[in-house]
Amino acid sequence: MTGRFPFVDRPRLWGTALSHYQVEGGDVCDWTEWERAGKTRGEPCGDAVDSWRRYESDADLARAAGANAFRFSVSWSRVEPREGELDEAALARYRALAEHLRRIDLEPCVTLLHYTHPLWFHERTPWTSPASVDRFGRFAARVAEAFQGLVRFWVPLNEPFVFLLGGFLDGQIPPGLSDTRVLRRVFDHLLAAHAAAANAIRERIPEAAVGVAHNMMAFAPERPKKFLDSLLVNIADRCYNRAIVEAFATGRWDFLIPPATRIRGRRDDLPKSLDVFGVNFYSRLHLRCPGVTRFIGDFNYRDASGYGLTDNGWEVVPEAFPALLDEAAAAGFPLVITENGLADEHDRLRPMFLERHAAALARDDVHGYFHWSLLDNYEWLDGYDPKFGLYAVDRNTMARTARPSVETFRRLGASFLR
Ligand code: IFM
Repeated sequence: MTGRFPFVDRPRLWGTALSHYQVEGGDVCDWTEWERAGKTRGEPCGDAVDSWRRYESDADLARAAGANAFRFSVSWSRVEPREGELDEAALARYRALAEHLRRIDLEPCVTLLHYTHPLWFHERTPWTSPASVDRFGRFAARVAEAFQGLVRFWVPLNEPFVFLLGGFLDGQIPPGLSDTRVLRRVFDHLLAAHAAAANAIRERIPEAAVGVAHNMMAFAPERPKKFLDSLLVNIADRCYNRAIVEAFATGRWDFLIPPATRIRGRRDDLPKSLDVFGVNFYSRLHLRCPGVTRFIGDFNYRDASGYGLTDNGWEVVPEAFPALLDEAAAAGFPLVITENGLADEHDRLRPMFLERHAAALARDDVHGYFHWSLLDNYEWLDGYDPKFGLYAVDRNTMARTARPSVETFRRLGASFLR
């Protein structure tokens, strides 16, 4: 542990999380092409919820909800629309947001890769090529220069494992490959890119704390008495949850992506490249064997806990949260919940969801919580149907309206920060 995190003057963070593409609007990147090619189910992102123009007032909403921190991401395609060419105006826009966050006393937490890429990236320096590492490091360096004196909490990669599976195995998200032969290389390059970004950030901001936002999923056997279902649960947990934990803890990884892809590698500088481990937690999958030919796609959500499913059919399962936090804690880094939330337009479940997940935070190694999300936003393949916001957004008027759970969020935050 480096001692850069938790911050001495702000030992606990209570905030909201969002990502650039999901809220800003008007960003031209690989996802825009994906939408144009008809590869998403929902409507295209379009103007999103207009946060590119409204960021400051959106941040004020987070402040009004009792947050002391604000997680957002920087769009690589805005900052470097053509390879090697910086858009200074875009960087200045993000800097203005960070200045505003400081003004209203919200600790900025900046993510650098939240799924989208500039149009040139997959063509010229894809994640299958070592050049990707250098390009990402260069992007990190430029953003760090722009945020000097303002941002000390950095998350180079959001959900690298989801990106690996969705982008290179399942082919559901850009770049849309489905090729087990490239997985090992891409995983290598993503972790190398994290380390390159950490170096670039720390060179420019010595006090920076660097994290990763790792999506962790609870797994259960669909038929608890079937040995093979339980075996599959173990394999899934090892691969989906623990591989990244172990990689950052030891600098080594060796796991199986079902049915038979072994991913093995080593990067000795990885443990030192991290100061804080971020957990994104949402739900639980029930797994059934046999018939599993691909890891993702062969699962289902069920209301086994009895709380009721979210609007997009995910199980609400707060009782699975503590065990996943234990798994994450095994890496030995301080923890932050970098995302946790649900799609719940009418706020039927959100207050209870918040209460029950907040109960799991009462442990010494958890130093922060970011709720996904501040606002209703663009939910990737599902468009605008799922409503993840503490604040509802009317996309005709772009008006923001607090849902009742803002009060729950405020009350829980006051107690967490006490
Ligand atoms: O909206 C996403 C986010 O971009 C990444 N984590 C999960 C969220 C809900 O699906």
